[in-house]
Amino acid sequence: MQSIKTKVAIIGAGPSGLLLGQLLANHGIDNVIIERVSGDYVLGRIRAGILEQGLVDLLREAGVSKRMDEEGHIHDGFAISYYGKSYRIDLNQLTDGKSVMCYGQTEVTRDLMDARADKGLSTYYSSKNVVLQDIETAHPSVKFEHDGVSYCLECDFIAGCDGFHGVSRKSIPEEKRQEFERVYPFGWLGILSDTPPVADELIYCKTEQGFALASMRSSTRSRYYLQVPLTDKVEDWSDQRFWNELKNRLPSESADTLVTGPSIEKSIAPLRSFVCEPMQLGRLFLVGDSAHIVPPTGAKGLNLAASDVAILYGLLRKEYNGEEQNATQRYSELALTRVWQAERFSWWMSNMLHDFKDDAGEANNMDQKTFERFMKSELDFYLSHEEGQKVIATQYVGLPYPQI
Ligand code: RFL
Ligand code: PHB
Repeated sequence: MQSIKTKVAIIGAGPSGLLLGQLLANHGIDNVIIERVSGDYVLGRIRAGILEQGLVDLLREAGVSKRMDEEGHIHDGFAISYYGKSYRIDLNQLTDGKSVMCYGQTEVTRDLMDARADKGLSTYYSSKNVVLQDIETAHPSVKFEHDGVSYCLECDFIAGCDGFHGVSRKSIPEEKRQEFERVYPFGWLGILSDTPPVADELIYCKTEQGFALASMRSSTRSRYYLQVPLTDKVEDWSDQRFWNELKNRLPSESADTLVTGPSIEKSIAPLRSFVCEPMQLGRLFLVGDSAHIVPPTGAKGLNLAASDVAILYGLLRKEYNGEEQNATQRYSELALTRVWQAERFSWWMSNMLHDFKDDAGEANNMDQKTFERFMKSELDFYLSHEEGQKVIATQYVGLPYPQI
């Protein structure tokens, strides 16, 4: 067994782990990342596309924003199409000048990976049998195998940035954590295609046939999603079937101008709301998807991971520079307030915009048609009043990060 040492052991090289590693390294806080899969595999996962100002600022602070600032697109608004009638949420006007950045998670991850390589920081990709040890002591460590060699990484702290299916959360004994969960009765089928986006801004569509989202990665690459039953398989959806159904769900003026083409990625993602409390035990901190999942309807998952990173990074700095002893003990409490706000917003948007068939009424102790009417009038109210639109816009651009 080879022994290595660092200050912060980071589990997972997704955006949470890479961003935390970069920010800490910039301040001389040594860290090592252990990742289960290869770097190429991480980059092959097509996920988020919308970055809040908080994340944009954090990427700038980390010194990895050059390409985002050149190639990303600022979006000052988005549309909600509601049974064919479109409302524009003018983010800029409704939030005193705020906006969001359209720049893919894949590109954020690539920029962070490149910056990490440039700094020569260690990342153990394709690691196996990762085990967290002694997290409730002053000397935690991580055991893992890499390239046939067994390692023991001794550290001061462990940041569990290993997503929903990782080992970190499960390393907290069941009796010391509480989990909150809502699994939705449908998934999102997403495709990526090298076709110009159907509109300059995103369109979230609520229709009789279910939800659809028109999004993008650039002026030549589109990302579209359809709500589908959980029983559907990717193989059930030829490109032609996808485009036909998307046209059915887009507002007619967009359907008429939609440019179709071969998909370059197609996948189905289940939808879930999930929170683990607390987000820390001893010297282990859960960051991003390892602690919480939101349905993608509010574009909050990656952004929430970023606010966790900002909080933990701020507290670790305070602790390492001697400004505040045990500052990190405040992590979970500070992070959870913002987490629950984003959970609530994503759940609310999901409720209003999807077709729940028989599920939601039952879950809310009412028959389905009553639930549908409530949701319809909820959306109606928010879209047709400026105050309502402000409530949506304020949350979509992202609530402020807590003061540390
Ligand atoms: P990740 O990205 O899952 O990375 C975790 C990493 O940990 C590794 N890992 C392990 N490493 C070592 N040992 C183990 N035992 C390990 N087990 C796992 C994994 O291989 C992986 O590399 O978590 P992270 O970094 O917290 O980042 C979270 C975001 O990826 C996620 O919240 C967003 O993608 C969610 N999301 C969106 N968020 C937004 O803010 N805006 C959006 O527009 C948005 N759209 C989306 C989304 C997620 C989607 N899917 C597929 C779930 C759209 C979709 C379709
Ligand atoms: C995306 O472009 O992948 C995307 C955008 C907004 C969302 C979800 C996903 O709400």
